[in-house]
Amino acid sequence: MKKFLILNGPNLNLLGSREPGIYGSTGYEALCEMLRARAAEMGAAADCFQSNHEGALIDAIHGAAGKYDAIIMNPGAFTHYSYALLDALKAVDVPCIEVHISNVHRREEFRHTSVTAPACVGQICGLGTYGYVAAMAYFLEADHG
Ligand code: CA2
Repeated sequence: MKKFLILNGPNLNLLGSREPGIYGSTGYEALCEMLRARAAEMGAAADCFQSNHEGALIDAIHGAAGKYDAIIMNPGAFTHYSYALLDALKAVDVPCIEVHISNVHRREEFRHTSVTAPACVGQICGLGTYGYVAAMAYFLEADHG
């Protein structure tokens, strides 16, 4: 059975509480429940971890080696400047897809750059929380690791 580690970065614990027009009305815990259920429906398993701290996310990426088949990560604002997360993703042999709930390309200029995406298989943005489900489905396709 494939195991996914779903990582969420800073402020994503606030999902559902503010800015529903951008991030939707689903709360973080409800998102995790939905992702665990969708993973189970697809014959897989998903663990969720959220932190507002860069080092905790780095530790989680390191800890994924040998334990998870893939990482699905929304690095939050760290996306736009964290070379430490980029290095952590490059350091482990676990494929990652980067997910953004909003369409970052329709927003402020600084959100158009991802320093972490080059260490990822690909990036999904603008599909709301379905982006995390799409990432799991991709990894579960026979040829996609
Ligand atoms: O669209 C995304 O998923 C983002 O990764 C979300 C980050 C943002 O910095 C990225 O540019 C794009 C911010 C998440 C903030 O989440 C909140 C949710 C509810 C209320 C306040 C913040």
